Amino acid sequence: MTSYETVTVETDILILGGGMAACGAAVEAAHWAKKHDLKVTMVDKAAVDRSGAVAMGLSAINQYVGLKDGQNTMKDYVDYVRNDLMGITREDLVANIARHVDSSVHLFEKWGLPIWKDKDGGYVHEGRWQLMINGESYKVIVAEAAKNALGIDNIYERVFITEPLMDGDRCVGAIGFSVREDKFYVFKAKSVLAAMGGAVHVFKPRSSGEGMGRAWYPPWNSGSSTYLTLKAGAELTCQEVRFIPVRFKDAYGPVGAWFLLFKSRATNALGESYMETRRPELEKWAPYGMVKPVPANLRNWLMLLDVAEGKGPIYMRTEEAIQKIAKSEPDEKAVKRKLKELEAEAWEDFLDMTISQAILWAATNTAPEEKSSEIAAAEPYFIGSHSGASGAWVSGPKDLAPEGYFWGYDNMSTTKGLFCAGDATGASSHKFSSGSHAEGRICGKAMANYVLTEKPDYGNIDDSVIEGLKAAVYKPMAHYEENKDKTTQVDVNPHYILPKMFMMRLQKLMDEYAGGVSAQFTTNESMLTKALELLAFLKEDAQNLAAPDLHELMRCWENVQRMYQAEAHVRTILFREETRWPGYYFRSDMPTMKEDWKVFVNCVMDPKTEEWTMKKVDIKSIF
Ligand code: SFD
Ligand code: AMP
Repeated sequence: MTSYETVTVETDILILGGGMAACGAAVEAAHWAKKHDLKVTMVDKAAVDRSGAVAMGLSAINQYVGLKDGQNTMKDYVDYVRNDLMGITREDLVANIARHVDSSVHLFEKWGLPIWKDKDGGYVHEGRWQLMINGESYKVIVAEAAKNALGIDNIYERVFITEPLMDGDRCVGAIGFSVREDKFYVFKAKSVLAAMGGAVHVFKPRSSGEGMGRAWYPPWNSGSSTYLTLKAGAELTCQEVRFIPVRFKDAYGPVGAWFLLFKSRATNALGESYMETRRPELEKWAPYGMVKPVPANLRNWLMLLDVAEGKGPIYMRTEEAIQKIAKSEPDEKAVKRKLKELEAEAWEDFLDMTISQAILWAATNTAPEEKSSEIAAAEPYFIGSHSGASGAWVSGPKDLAPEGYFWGYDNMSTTKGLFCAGDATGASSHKFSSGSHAEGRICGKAMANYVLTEKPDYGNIDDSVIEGLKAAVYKPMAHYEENKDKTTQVDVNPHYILPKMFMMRLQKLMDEYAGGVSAQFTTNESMLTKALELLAFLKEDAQNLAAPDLHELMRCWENVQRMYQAEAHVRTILFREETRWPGYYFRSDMPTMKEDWKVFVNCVMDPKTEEWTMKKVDIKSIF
């Protein structure tokens, strides 16, 4: 048997994850740490330079408020987010990010990120809140600043975090394992930040076969934030608010640049624009159906109605949009020049952010200036950003939070010492890359404040507890060794289940019973009850997960974490007795929106008994 060295690291501030929020936290925490002689440590399952959702780069910064220039106010942003989320949002959290986000964007520019400029030197906007960037190296630039701030010795890469370390009701660190070396890590900390992103591949993706790893959001974000916060006994919110983006079909290219910058239409196979022909449907979802822009889930809904009536495929009319812009040029030569420029911008949009979409265009002889491309609603994702909202229930800022929404430190969860940022925080949608970085910065400062004010210790954890956690982490390796000779085919064995098979089982049940793509995003009480029954069987079989190597061990844990995310989701859609986001999921047994459900739904899991408590929480407005 392999023996795994136990490495113990003690730190004041522990940042779990190395993505946008984590990098923001690192920069800010390092600033306060220098002043007060604190130690800050970051742990990422991957390499910070290219980890998380921004790994491939991005072509836009989707949250820039322009507060200083008077372009918009904090309230404008809050109004936008509240409407887009059908009234369900924590205004204090959204406002807190909105007032700090511009400075994150200015830092990105200072660190070297090229932001498009117009002839007067102003930022080029994609839409009201979005800026165009040359962002292939976005993550590398943001990571460099974080690495410089922390110092390379304080960063642990390729270490996968599994469980929180708890001392009573206080979070005092986390454990994890190296995915490259035989090392088990125990991080003891005075404050902990969960910033391990959202969850992908909980539902069956549209992609299959060798394309299965292709999704809009990164498949390596596997629900670690949700799992860790649940296991730390923290309250979660908006677990029903999955995000379903409309994407270019099969390669998942984002649509924002097309809708906002190029002002493209989407039409069905008959050439009809569902945003026009289906407009009366929006009245059913008033007042949110009547606002501008139409909420993302309702845009989806109108499209899905066309699809259900057999009017697909749905097309992004790229050729029409490009020709229309070019034709507004004054003469033939200018039209030609403009066409070339637009063609380059169209390709760069994907080469900066979703390279596979550019490859698919090339592979299918698609010239966007000549031919439309299909778009489709993707499978559900769990993220605290974009038009999703699932994540931890955290304290708001003292000066903005209504009564009951503040408990001492910005962004601290209901578990003492555990903070959350980015996709890990719920009910504060539309933060994207820049807002996640800003929220990380908010946490970095709040954590330093917590450590200096509360003066917590590293907690009292018995060595036997650590040994128990270590044995549990490596159990799938031992289980594989014990049973590997009981089969002639490595992936089928009555004594164990490999992580890929386990994931497919999870995805199939979520897809069919919890409203995935195959179920046309529709579910009901009986279906959800069945999903819970099947999830319970899956949880039993999780004991038999097996891993032949460290990489597969990571896959095992990723899927255990996805399973908990799935359960939080199913329980919450079951609890909410209405349909509020019809283009995300539709409760066929409760097909309308109800005034008495204009509330948050929060849940908490008892880490010992794994029993769940669900509750309604009032929405308190600040504007
Ligand atoms: O157009 C563990 N996003 C976009 N944001 C924008 O501002 N503009 C865009 O153009 C955006 N678009 C977009 C976006 C994302 C993707 C994938 C595409 C296109 C194709 C959204 C942002 O990227 C997103 O909001 C932020 O990145 C969220 O930040 P954060 O920090 O919450 O998550 P992360 O960056 O994914 O980082 C997660 C980190 O956790 C690590 N990790 N580490 C240790 N142990 C574990 N168990 C871990 N599990 C995960 C990860 O490695 C990573 O470092 S558009 O489509 O909207
Ligand atoms: P996407 O590429 O879909 O991730 O969108 C990028 C940004 O544009 C996000 O801020 C979206 O909310 C916004 N967006 C995308 N499509 C539309 C649309 N049709 N109307 C308004 N905003 C949109």
